[in-house]
Amino acid sequence: DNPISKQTNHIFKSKLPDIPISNNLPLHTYCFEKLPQTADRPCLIVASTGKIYTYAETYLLSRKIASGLSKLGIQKGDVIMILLQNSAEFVLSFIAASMIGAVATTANPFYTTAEIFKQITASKTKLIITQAMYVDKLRPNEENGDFDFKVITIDEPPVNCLHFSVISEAKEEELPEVEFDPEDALALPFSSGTTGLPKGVILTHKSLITSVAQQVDGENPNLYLATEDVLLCVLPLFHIFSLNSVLLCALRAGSAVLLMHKFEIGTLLGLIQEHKVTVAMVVPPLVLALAKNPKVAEFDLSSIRLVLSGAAPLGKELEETLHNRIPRAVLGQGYGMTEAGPVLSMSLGFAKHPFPTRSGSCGTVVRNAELKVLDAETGLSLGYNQTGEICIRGQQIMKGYLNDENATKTTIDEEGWLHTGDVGYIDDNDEIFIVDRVKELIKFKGFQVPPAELEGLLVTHPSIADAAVSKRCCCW
Ligand code: 4UW
Repeated sequence: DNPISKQTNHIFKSKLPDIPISNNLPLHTYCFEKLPQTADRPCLIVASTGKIYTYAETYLLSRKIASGLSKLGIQKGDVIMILLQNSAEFVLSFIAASMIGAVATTANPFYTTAEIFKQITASKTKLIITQAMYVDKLRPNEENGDFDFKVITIDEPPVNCLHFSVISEAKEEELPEVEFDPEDALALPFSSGTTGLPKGVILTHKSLITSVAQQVDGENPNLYLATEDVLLCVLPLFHIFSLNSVLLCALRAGSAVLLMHKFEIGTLLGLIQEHKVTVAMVVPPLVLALAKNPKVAEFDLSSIRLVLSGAAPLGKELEETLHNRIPRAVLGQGYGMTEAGPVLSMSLGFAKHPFPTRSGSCGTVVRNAELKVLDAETGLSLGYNQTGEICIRGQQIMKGYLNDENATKTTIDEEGWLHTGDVGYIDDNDEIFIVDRVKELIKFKGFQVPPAELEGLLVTHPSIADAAVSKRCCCW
């Protein structure tokens, strides 16, 4: 009597019509499809140096790096780890991996050695691209065992490491031809999902293209981005929100991406003013800073036309405070989950021809997807204004967890529905309101904090016999 397999009676769709999606292409081909028109437009702007890479330069450099990676022995299906803060090298390495059919696993450079090695082991990482200051974390020791990966640093390489120029100066003519299957893995972010420890989430060329297209493609895109737009990229690219909705969406639309390697409010405000940022993708703590920090009054933020918040709940009151500060900007939310590819819903206030929206909502389900709200007791899907677990189906969702069939099966049911562990309802304007989580996950500033990981760490302390960590005792 598995509730998951019970019949569906209410399915929610976008207000926007479904569109044809070119998800049979490799991701880099899809993202650079407009290259003939955008070649001379700015693609990447490195905030710390002011260096600008045009679309043509970004594409060419990625091809060189792809060729260089392949010279170092990286082949189709091999995993490379990108252990970097936001930087041009992050972006170029990610696109390069796509070009040779390799898989990029992204990790937070602030992780501990143990966390990084868990990811290296699970993903069988063959090569790591990082910065010299993080290399000490990558030395195998007795606990970690024997490893065989190459390390490339984007700055002066320590002993036994290679410099990034080894790959970035390779000959693009020598880039090998690679056969693609849309179902090939491309990105391998780690997420704990609804339970347990972080697991590798297999996102394919097809899933990522579908997700990007659901946001920025079509005559009336859900998230309308123009080539003149400048997107703020301060959220870390190792997290799927920034990787997908900032970087990949911007590339597809031909917009410029302003790469900031770390958050500092004064610098951020100065950069928004200097580069006339038009689109700010943020998380609630950043909304708080923009809404309440007194420094904001010293800067001209009038270029901002859109603020998109996500990854954690945003209070209605905070949204309204920010609205008073930048009254001309459209504010709204997106709702994502790494496993969902990641975007489930987005405010239709961001569309080219926008719809009226309500504050506090997480937007409407994206096009070319189906969403349902499951009753926990009966397993039946619920109608408008009834609260239950949010489930999503579509070609954008993950292929599964890496080497974890059980976790995959409990997350994606036989009918292809991904169960999010989030609890919410759809109001009569087709907008999603999230009210709780039934999964274990705790979020801190939009980052995942899996209780199982904290428990594991706590019990390593000699004075702790057992530990239980729960979101119930703190804010969710
Ligand atoms: N309101 C309340 C929200 C919201 C939320 C997420 O770390 P993960 O796996 O993934 C993310 C991805 C966020 C994201 C991606 C792309 C995008 O465009 C976008 O819109 C702005 C957001 O956070 O954590 C997934 C969990 O985070 C919670 C929710 O519990 C979800 O399952 N979450 N967005 N707007 N909670």
